[in-house]
Amino acid sequence: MAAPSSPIDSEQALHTLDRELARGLEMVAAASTLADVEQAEAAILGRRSPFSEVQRALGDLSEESRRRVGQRTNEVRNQLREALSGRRTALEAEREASLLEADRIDVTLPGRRPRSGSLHPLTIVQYEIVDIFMRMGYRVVEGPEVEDEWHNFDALNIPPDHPARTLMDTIYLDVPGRPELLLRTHTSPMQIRTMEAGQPPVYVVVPGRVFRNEEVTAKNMPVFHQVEGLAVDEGITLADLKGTLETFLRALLGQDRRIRLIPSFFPFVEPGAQAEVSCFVCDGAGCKTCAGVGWLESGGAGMVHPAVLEAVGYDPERYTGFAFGMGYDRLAMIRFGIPDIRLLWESDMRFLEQFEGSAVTV
Ligand code: FA5
Repeated sequence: MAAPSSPIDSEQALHTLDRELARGLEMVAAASTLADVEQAEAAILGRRSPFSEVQRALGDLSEESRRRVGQRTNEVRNQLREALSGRRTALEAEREASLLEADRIDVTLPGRRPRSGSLHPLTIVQYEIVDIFMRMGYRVVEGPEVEDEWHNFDALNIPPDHPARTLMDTIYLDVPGRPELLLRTHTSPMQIRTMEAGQPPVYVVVPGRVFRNEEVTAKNMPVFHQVEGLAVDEGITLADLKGTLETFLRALLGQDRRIRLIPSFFPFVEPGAQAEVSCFVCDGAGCKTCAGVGWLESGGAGMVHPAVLEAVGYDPERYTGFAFGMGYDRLAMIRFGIPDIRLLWESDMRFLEQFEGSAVTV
């Protein structure tokens, strides 16, 4: 707008101020960016704006008019500044919010968690077994997988010509000058090593891998796991063995399981027995799982043979003891209802995933 060429009158000035106020408020309201607000400010209050012209002309007015117009000028300026600053604040907040929105991370989505592993069913069962025996006061020991004939056979009352040696298809090692070395066929050699290492009372369990040159079937593997138990003290009887196995198998497989001992032969125990547990599916009635028998075999057991006590220098007149050896691949099968032992070895994720989160609770 052109500058007034002659001194303005006060009415005209007031009119200009009202018009500029209305125009200014409109421009501010229409500003959609911070740059629009800057532009509006320059147009309304800038040096060359009609508002500034009125301001500059104030000096030409009479004193009375100058006071009136001056006051109105202040009001209009304040109103416009307020509107400009309000709009600016609002637009800045909007910009901030949109920046935040662009940067937003949705924490409600599940993160990409690395897959966590879980215990293998065999490990779960091993921990459970060890835990049960530790609570009964047993010590846990481990032994060598490479054994010698003395510990694996001779000291266990299995002389070289004994048929039990050939029954366990032994894998011998090809170490020059050491023809006696073999992969242990059972955990029983640890009975000997434990007794060689100290005097009674002895209460130990020994979990570990054993090896036999056997065909793979649904129930048999050439590498499998046993847990040996040995208790030697004064006055130990067969009743202690039965009670201990009952406590153990019930804690592992369920309190309503029944246990029975079937006469059996192992050269290192007398009497010897096969420990059986009532079938967890049919509870003894006979079903597919137990092949109609009602019972599932869980391991060998018996009273430590006096010849074994003598072989390690214990006095069989003073001490008696019991021993047992359970195959815990088969116990894991019973515990989890696994139909085929090979599943424990195949590392098939579809199988293993079923044990994720399995707590070791005893
Ligand atoms: C023995 O090995 C004796 N040492 C057990 C023993 C210890 C008896 C102490 C007396 C006193 P046996 O060969 O029966 O026994 O094996 C014991 C258990 O190992 C079996 O009951 C079975 O559960 C498991 N087992 C045996 N062979 C295999 C195999 N090929 N695959 C998986 N488990 C097996």
